[in-house]
Amino acid sequence: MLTPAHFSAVVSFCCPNFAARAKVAANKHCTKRGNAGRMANAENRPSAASAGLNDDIGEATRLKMYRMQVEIREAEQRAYDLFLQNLVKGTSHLSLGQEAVATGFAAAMKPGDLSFCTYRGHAHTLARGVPVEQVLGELMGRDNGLMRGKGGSMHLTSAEHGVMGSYAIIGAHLPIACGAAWRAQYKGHKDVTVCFFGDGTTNIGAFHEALNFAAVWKLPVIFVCENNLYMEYTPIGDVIPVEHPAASRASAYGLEPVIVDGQDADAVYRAAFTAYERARAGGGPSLIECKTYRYSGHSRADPAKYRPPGELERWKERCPIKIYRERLKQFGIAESVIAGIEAEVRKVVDDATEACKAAPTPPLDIITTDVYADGGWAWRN
Ligand SMILES: Cc1ncc(C[n+]2csc(CCOP(=O)(O)OP(=O)(O)O)c2C)c(N)n1
Ligand SMILES: [Mg+2]
Repeated sequence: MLTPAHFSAVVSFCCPNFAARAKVAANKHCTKRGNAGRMANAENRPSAASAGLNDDIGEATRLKMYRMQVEIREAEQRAYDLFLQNLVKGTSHLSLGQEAVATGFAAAMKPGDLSFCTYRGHAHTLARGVPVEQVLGELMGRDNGLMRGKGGSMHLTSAEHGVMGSYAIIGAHLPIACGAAWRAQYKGHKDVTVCFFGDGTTNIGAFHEALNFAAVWKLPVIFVCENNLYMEYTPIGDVIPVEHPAASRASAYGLEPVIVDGQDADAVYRAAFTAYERARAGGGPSLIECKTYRYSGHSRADPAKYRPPGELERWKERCPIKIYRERLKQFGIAESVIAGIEAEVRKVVDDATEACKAAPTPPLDIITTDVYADGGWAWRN
């Protein structure tokens, strides 16, 4: 997590019109995992230690987070290529550039934790372990897709992986996430619900209702605002009376304003870990604002010409994958290991692409399945 000084530097570099005044929550380290990682890899890390880097995460988790970010990037780039070949059906919303947010949260989650996301949900779905082939197959409307091609990009769901849906109605999923968290609290379960949404979502009533409810009931839910600076084509700064869309509103619900560098998977991981621990211990909800940026337009049809010249290029200099690649090297990970991960991921995406191209479209008789939980479509129609 960023200190206020770091945050000011990052934000003024990428987005000069943000002044960093929000209080940033203290970085609580993940002691157990950190110690294990430190002991296992101490011999590999002279450069990291001498550079004063915080070695609290551990090599296995770092390598996992790098692989995940590369997988999300490659899969989304492939989705865009397939769209250009007219093989993606319906619309799609990419989160190229935002990979570190999904990765940091998913890496800090436990099996059984639940995620709710928006129509910009490929990254969150992949980060929970859904195979690339199922995601691309779904985008292409093929029978091997996650929902057998019936949902498309905006409806990725996998209860098995804890992916509780991708919601296209702005803000609709925040109260639903409260319901999931309430279920855990009521039953005495220890799972935590995490709910991702955009900066624009903070202007809708459901955001405030959900925050209020979660805070009053001390629900085990984490609200994550991926502040990519734009709600559709509108700069968020033009339509809010406060500086930070989520963090500036946290105090209205008795919550700490937490701002994280969303380009740095380690920072996201630490903030996520702290929030999960708090929720599991009965400490109630958290609201975390991740400063990030989407490289492409809002959806596939948007060339994003409304952005000021140079903004995209400035954010690309802080590409999360570039930052993390460098980080791995500072921790003594060999170039061959890093390149090996990249080659493996590319092969996974290539194989998935071929499998999806070869897969049939779904048979017509599944059109009425999965409509009602009790299978009652026949008597309702
Ligand atoms: C209730 C509702 N109003 C309007 C829309 C149209 N809409 C789709 S995406 C979007 C912008 C959302 O921006 P943000 O929350 O910042 O998410 P991002 O797309 O940047 O990830 C809008 C207004 C909608 N889907 N639902
Ligand atoms: Mg946005």
